[in-house]
Amino acid sequence: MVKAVAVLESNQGVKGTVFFNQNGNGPTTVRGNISGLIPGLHGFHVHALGDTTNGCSSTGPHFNPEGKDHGAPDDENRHVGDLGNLVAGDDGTATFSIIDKQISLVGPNSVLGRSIVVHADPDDLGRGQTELSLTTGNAGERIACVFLAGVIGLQE
Ligand SMILES: [Cu+2]
Ligand SMILES: [Zn+2]
Repeated sequence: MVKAVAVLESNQGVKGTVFFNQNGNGPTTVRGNISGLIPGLHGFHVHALGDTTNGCSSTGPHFNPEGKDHGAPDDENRHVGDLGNLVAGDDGTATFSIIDKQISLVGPNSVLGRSIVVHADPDDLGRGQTELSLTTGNAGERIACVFLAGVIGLQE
């Protein structure tokens, strides 16, 4: 089991914790909770660069090692970093447990050393019929981001 964790805290009041777990080369579980959100959907991605020197804008585009289009988590044609949407309830908190087949903590699809980004708007999952839809999902402003440092705990 390989594990990683990231603690989010943005100057827009968004905060939370995201845990990653992976057994061997199997799917990766991404779970946690993030508070301080406007109720509703928020695009949730791994961006390519682990660079937050200029806030979330320096985290680069969606992590996309295979040069594919932006898509939904269940699409074959998607960026590796496309985790879809978080759903924040009336209290502004999103609690999630995502099992993803493309994100990894090892090998070429490893998200370690990259960044996790939460957006202001819903991700249209590539269905928006615009050029931007196939690169960003039209998810709007980057309201919180965090560098995913590395592996924690015991590796078996
Ligand atoms: Cu994003
Ligand atoms: Zn994408």
